Amino acid sequence: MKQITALLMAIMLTLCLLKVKGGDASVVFNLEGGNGVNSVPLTVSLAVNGGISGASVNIIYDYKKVKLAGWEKGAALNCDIISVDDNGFGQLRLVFCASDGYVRGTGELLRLMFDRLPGNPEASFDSVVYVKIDNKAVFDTSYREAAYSSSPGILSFTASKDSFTSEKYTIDIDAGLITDIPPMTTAEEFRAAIGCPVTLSPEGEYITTGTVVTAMTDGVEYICTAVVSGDVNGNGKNDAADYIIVRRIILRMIMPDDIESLAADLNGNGRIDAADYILLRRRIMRQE
Ligand SMILES: [Ca+2]
Ligand SMILES: [Ca+2]
Repeated sequence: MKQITALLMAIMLTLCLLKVKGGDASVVFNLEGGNGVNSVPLTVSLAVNGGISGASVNIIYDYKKVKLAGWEKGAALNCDIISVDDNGFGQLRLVFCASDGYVRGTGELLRLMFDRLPGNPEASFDSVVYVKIDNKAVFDTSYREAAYSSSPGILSFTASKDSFTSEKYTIDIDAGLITDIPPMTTAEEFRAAIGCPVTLSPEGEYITTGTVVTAMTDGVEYICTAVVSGDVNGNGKNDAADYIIVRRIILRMIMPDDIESLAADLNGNGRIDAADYILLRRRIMRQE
């Protein structure tokens, strides 16, 4: 029986200029076979957890063996295909985005139909389907840090840009707190250690216990209160005033509020006691 083969081509896929605003994104190309001698569907799927504000994908194919016959949009994603431009010489450019600006979800983005051109020898499906993605084709100068890996048909991205995170401090978005901030942390140092732009209220030389930090990333606003270790009186430093307050807290002469309690618990064990008092005294003595 004559072998019916669906494909005889090499499709080179090159992907570039994906703008990822935080989170991870991956694009999966899947070349299907076996649904006809002359026509080959290529599905392009996307998995995005951080939102892509807009993207273009360039695909290069062997125009001597196949041609683009048409395309249709997948339904699974929050995404619109803006255009599919084929120059007829093996270069195909896809542009897509979502109506609200951010592509989300996982699923099929679009399906491209390639037709085999007549006159090409038939070949087996297994040996001729060939998908290649060029790592070097991915670039985006707006990335603070981007890493990607590819295996045949899959390209994934990780971008740390614009996420409300910090390697230095502890950010608890649910509790609305940023803790583990050392005394005398300047606003400049603080901003450098946060993964996205923030506004500070009040805006002073130092971050203080009680500074309200507002971050906007991926269209979502986060508001957190800063807690500077040992800074109970809210001037950003560890000083004699803090020492007096901590002593009064331990002696139960005053009742601190939640934020003050966190600032006074220098060793972070959930209690305010002599150990915190000693730590604070040592810090103040070192500064003098
Ligand atoms: Ca203080
Ligand atoms: Ca403690």
